[in-house]
Amino acid sequence: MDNPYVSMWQELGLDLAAHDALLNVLGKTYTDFFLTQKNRPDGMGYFDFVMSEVHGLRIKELLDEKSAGRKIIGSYCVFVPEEIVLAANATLVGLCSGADFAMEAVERLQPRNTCALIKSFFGFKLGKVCPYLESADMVVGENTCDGKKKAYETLDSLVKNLYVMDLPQVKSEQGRVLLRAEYDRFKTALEALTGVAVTAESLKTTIRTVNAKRAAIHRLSSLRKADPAPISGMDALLANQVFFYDNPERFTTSVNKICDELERRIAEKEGVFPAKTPRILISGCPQAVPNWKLPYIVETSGAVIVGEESCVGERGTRNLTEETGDTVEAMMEAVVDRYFKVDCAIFTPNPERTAHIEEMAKDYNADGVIHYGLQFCQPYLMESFPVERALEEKNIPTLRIETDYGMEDVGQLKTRIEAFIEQLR
Ligand code: BJ8
Repeated sequence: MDNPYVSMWQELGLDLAAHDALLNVLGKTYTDFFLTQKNRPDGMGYFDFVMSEVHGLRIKELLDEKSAGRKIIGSYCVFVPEEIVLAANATLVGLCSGADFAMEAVERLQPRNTCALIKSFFGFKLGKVCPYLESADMVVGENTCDGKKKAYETLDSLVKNLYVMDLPQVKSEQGRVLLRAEYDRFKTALEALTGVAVTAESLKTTIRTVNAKRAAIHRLSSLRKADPAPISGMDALLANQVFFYDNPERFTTSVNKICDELERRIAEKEGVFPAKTPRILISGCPQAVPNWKLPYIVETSGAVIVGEESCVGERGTRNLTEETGDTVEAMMEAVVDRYFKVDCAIFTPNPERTAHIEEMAKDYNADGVIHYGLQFCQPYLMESFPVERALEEKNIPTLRIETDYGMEDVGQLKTRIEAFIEQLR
């Protein structure tokens, strides 16, 4: 049967042959990595469906929203405040940056020794294979690490409407003032784009919507404290990845539904792996779709992942926004308070992150921590040394991994990870 989405992709300007090739690889990897897992919760059926329609039905929904007058905003960072985007009658989507694509073309624009995440977002643009990017009315870049900061200067000429948000690097009073000013400037830019003013009423509603979504995914995370773990790290990561694409209300309902099922599993001591399987906490760079390499290796090497200290994980979702404000001013302050707590490694100094890793390792009963650093990512790779020292001082075994999106190092990684897991037993 003909694919019903081909004309939609064509209208978005995708390179159909390249896009087909990407979907084929994605589909195969998904089948091999996810559908071969044993004892998956039934609720994962929803996420399997979402992934099977990630470039189909979800894009159609976004285009329908556009036809009804909403705008689509693409983002590469958890500092882009979804509450404000929704309140201005727009929808926020995370943009693909978890796979290598069109690398030859990318390396004509970016140095080879750029992190895989940055190269990936260039690859998806240059290869014309990301329908989210092509649907976006505004793409938001942010001044976080040096790599992204400079990359956006180049990306500016490739995308229609790139908006760059400045971000503080220090958690000082001045840093907070800057974040507030930037969120105000962003709100004004959104209002100009959509023609819809953010009101106290709309912002209150959207703060609640986003809080509900974060609370649901946090509920799912907390259930992973149980032994045996009721859900695999692969599946939990997938839910955290879908967080960035799905309709917020539907996502919240689906995650809460799977949590109900996981609670039943915990009561019956049913798990995805046997009790006492070595438990790993992953900490470090975000793992964007379809970057599933590390969790796949870990969970096919005899361990279970019980948490992600990452922006696609708890760093991005642990804090909620205070809901008590009644004016736009009070709620903007609450939004700034919430985001200012995000402990990304671009901040200096950044002791909160180490404290959070220790706390998570304890709360999730992790036997060890794998620090995941993307090659050439200075903020996280540099932080991995003090993090390792701090954890080892607390007798938490730690393995530092430095890798990219390629598959060449899978064998070597597996050997190191298996040895680490053996040490935890
Ligand atoms: S808040 S982690 S999503 S910036 S991996 S591009 S840091 S060189 S992604 Fe991030 Fe926002 Fe921070 Fe989170 Fe640079 Fe490192 Fe590449 Fe990175």
